[in-house]
Amino acid sequence: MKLYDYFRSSAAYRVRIALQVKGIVPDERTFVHLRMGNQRAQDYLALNPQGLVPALQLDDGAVLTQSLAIIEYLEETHPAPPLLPADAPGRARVRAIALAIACEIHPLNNLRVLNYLLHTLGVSPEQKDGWYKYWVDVGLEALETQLAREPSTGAFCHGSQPTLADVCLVPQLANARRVKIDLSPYPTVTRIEAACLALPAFAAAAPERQPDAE
Ligand SMILES: N[C@@H](CCC(=O)N[C@@H](CS)C(=O)NCC(=O)O)C(=O)O
Repeated sequence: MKLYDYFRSSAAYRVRIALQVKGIVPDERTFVHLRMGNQRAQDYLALNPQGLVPALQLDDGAVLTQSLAIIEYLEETHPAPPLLPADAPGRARVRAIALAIACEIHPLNNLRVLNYLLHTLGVSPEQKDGWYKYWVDVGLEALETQLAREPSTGAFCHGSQPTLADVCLVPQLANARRVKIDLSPYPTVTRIEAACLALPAFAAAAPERQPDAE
């Protein structure tokens, strides 16, 4: 297995957490420097025409893309410990939280979107930061309400074990902290984040612990 990774990529961070939880060590890791634009290099586009990290290349050469699809693949091939609950409603809830982050928050503050705002639409750096904060707050407000009121929330987003929902939550919060978004309005979200970061698997996957960290 070969992981295409970048320390600061929150989507790659999700996959790193899932690998750590399941005790899977990729045979090889290639670091795709996003700030230098290496995701748009021909050799990387040949692997993943989306020009996004992460990607996971399997031993037979097949390339998996999209972090949630990669994690579902890991879940199916290495079921223990599980990242999805045993019951169908539980799985739907966990996937809904994961998608609320991966589809509703993350794409709006991705590097290429921010670059388009800055360099094509000509917004100011302050407006770009305002856009980032606005969409993070919209997403986290809803998540905070959901997590605070639903009885299925436990020490983690769903019950007493980390799931795919936590795998998505922690990297998104790392991004928010990096751009200094005030997370004090989200006490349930940050309580769960702290519980996750106390686990070795989450800690080992953190951006600052990666070999390409700057
Ligand atoms: N939905 C994709 C998102 C992947 C993604 O957006 N990756 C970012 C880093 S977190 C990226 O490669 N950005 C490059 C760019 O914006 O040019 C996934 O979950 O894998």
